[in-house]
Amino acid sequence: MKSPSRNTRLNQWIQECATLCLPDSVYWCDGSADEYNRLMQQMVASGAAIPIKQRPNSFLFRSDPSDVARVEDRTYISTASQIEAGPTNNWIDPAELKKTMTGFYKGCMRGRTMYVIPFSMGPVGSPLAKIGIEITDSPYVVCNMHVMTRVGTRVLDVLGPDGEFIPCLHSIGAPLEKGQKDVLWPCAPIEQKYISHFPEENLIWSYGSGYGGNALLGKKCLALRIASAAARREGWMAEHMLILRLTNPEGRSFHIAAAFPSACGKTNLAMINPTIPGWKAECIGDDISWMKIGPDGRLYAINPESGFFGVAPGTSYDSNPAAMDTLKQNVIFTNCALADSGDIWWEGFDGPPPGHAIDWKGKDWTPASKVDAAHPNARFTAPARQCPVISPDWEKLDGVPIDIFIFGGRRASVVPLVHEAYNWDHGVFMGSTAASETTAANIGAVGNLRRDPFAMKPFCGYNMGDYFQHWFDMGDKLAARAPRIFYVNWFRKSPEGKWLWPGYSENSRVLKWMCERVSGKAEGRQTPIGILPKDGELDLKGLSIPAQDLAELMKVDAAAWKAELPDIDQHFKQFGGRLPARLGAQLKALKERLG
Ligand code: SAT
Ligand code: MN
Repeated sequence: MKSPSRNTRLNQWIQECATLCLPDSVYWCDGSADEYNRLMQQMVASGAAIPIKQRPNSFLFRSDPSDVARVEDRTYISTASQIEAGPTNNWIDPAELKKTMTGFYKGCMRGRTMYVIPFSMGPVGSPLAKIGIEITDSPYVVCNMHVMTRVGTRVLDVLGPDGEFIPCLHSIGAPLEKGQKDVLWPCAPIEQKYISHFPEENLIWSYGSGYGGNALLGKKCLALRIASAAARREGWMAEHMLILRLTNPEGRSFHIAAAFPSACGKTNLAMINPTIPGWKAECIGDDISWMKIGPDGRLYAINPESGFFGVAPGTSYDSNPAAMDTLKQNVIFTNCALADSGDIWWEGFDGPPPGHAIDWKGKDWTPASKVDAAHPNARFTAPARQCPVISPDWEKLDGVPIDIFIFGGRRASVVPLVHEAYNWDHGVFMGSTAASETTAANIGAVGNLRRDPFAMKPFCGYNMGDYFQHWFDMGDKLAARAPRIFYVNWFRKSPEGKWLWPGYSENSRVLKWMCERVSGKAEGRQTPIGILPKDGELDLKGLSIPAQDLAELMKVDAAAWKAELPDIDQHFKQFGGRLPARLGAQLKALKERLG
């Protein structure tokens, strides 16, 4: 197919990749509904996609059981010197990595079509938007990119003959020999998977996986890893944050950006349905926030994505009604179960489980089965515009002004329900020391506590010590207009292992307290770790939480915090000379406050 673009650099790169990967044909995506439908029908015909009868234009895919999540162990930040990638990233020398991967890419698309996907992260034409071009041999990736990003010819129009783009080369790494029958989910074995980033030349090479963040290269690879490195160079921020707008009964709006690790409830919080009377919430984004200082000196955020790639298990009308309503049509489901009723199903779905279903591996499943019907990292891919609580301003070209940052994670103990930083430096300290129990969003052990600074450990495209410094630099520029910083933990448990806080919609009570802090209506109480709600300040009307549970939720246990200090010290030490001195000062101050 002839190139529809006049961009010389782009056409040259496509030519090079085609010569290397040797696809049967090259196809330029136009982003149309027609194109989406055609590819879906092809995949239905091959058996890779299963139409979901009860949800119009919706399809279920089952991945290879080895290809179910991001592969952090096989994700690389390949900078000229290792120190630039820093201690939290895997690193291989760029020349060596390119040599290895070029070996894999040679002929890797034989028997397949090479799709060229022009996409925009951010509304086309936004001053914050960036253009990427993904090459892939997976039609599943093309359809997902249609939902998650803005794809098509209008992107090529903006790119023009000499515009800048970020090249994203992806292959599932499963060439087809003549006459060889394809499998339903082709991919390469784990030791051949590489998710590689070359931030110094704005380049992404991904090989061997067809799943989520490994393959939809606009998301984690471009919008976080490559963008975070560019943001530091250019003086803006690319963060792993949801964005929401909360409006109080008096009509004042607050914009909140919140960073939690994958599968810790960002999508639920982004679509929260407040239980407190008179408060209204609107969703702007559920995963990524790009932020830039505006002419008035405040920080403005856009959601660079156009869809939700959310964790399915646990999503229900109980936990997230807006998400459920988003999933009524035009959805791609991956690794969910298929009930005999013809609808999808997963653990935590509303109502009783189906008497019989086909599980994510394609096997018979009944409630008596010992295994989960849906994979714990099963996902839905759904257009953001279908969300009933999407903000009318979600595609505002200049973004929305952020008032509040929230950090958090899953912690069964130690960390209280909510606390506020004393100032920006203290907030950066909170973000830099954030810790959370690991989830199924990555291949690896689940439930282990790890430091995940700013929920960016898997997504920071450069030395994280420098990333901390970038946060200080941004704070210095924002000065009095900087957002206030809070830390939450919805996941605290009693010593018997019972959740102490109801979570979900009830989290609106915590958000309300934050807004009242920002507008000077809540006094708070000073503790060694930060500012907590004063007795009676958290609106608990209509909730019946035993006093003992509430006390536990709000407890600042100095001994338990002191016991964390050596680990924070160790965590900081790994950054050596790249650790900003201001973080050392914060650690010292915390030590002193704890006595
Ligand atoms: O698979 S993704 O990386 O896109 C999902 C996530 O981990 O947040
Ligand atoms: Mn995420």
